[in-house]
Amino acid sequence: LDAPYELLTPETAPAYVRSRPALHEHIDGGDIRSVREIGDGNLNLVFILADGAGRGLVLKQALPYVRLVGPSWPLGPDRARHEAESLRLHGRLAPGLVARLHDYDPDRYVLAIEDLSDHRVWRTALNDGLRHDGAAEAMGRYVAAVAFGTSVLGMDAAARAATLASSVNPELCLITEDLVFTEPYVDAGRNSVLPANEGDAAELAADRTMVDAMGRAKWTFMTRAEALVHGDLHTGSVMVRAADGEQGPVDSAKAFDPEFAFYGPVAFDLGALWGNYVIAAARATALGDDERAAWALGLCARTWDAFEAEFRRLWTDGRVDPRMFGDDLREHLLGTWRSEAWLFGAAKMTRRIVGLAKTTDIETLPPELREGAARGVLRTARRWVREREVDSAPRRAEEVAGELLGE
Ligand code: SR1
Ligand code: MG
Repeated sequence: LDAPYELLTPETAPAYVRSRPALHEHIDGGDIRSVREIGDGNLNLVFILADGAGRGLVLKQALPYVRLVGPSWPLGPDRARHEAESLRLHGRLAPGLVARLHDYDPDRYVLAIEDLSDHRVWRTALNDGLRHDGAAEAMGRYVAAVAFGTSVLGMDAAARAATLASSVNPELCLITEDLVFTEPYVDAGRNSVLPANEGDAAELAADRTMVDAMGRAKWTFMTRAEALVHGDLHTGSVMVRAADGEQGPVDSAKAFDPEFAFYGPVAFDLGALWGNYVIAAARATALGDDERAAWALGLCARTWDAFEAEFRRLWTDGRVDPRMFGDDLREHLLGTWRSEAWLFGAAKMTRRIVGLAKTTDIETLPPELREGAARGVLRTARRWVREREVDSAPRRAEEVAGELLGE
């Protein structure tokens, strides 16, 4: 494809590094020993480079189309700027919880990011049956720092308005609006399920309560500019590193890949995490590991509790304008977000079963196990949109999911 800017290749990546002075303190461009393309996401090129001293660097370049589909689905590369700007801002607000950006090249839409090859992508670690305790809490703190620090609570009005203006991200938001909120219920020709799950998908689309709830969720997503949210905070957007060995308590957990960042509802990021914890639990249930499924579901409350505690701490430490933003507002926000986490969680888990972009948690199961796992996730989503009205305690969300995944 003819891109309007030069695309990186393994052969050209070293010269690219040499051409970027900001990278010279991170890697020796004259002594690059290896370059590998490691992109496994849906949109971009990703290279990892190492020099003779063992130092590494990641180069990520936006392709002018959706990689998952190919050049027939063009996509503007401005998402790279959104990713760079949100990595910088989120990194300042949540130090240590966000992948570090070394450089951004606006002419070729290339980000240079710290090498995290001593970490693992959390989703693949989950798929391998590993536990990284503390990662769910770290992501709760990250969401809280962003919720507070990019909203009117933590930013003065003029700075927030300017940040909001430069964060308008219509192309990527449209992908979410279509793939997450609409297409699981109104097939645009991009959905797919196993033949054995076709009845489940049809029941889902015919479930008026679910469709109405997703209509509300979509409205909230499109209209509620609360904070500069990550926008795609699934377990594949988190890197984790165990302090000792391949699993156990983490000494590092970092969000990355915020190209979908925009001013939106805080609970969208919480729901993304919750929905993907349910998917991880569905995999464990399918593999007959109920204890692990319970552990995975328990991540919902771990993330929520850490989020709430950090948000309360930031609130107390100092909001920009406490004159009208009192404790009543704080409790209202927390109650709203807690309930909306169920709603967005339901949306996020459903789209990964029925819609275009699926997850390896489910897709790498043998087909005879995928059927039940997919059904359990869809049933959980449909129950979540109902049960959140009754009692929105995060532990209830876990219980409801546990009952339905095990059926
Ligand atoms: C067409 S892009 C499909 C999905 O990949 C990203 O991870 C987002 O979740 C998006 O919806
Ligand atoms: Mg991504």
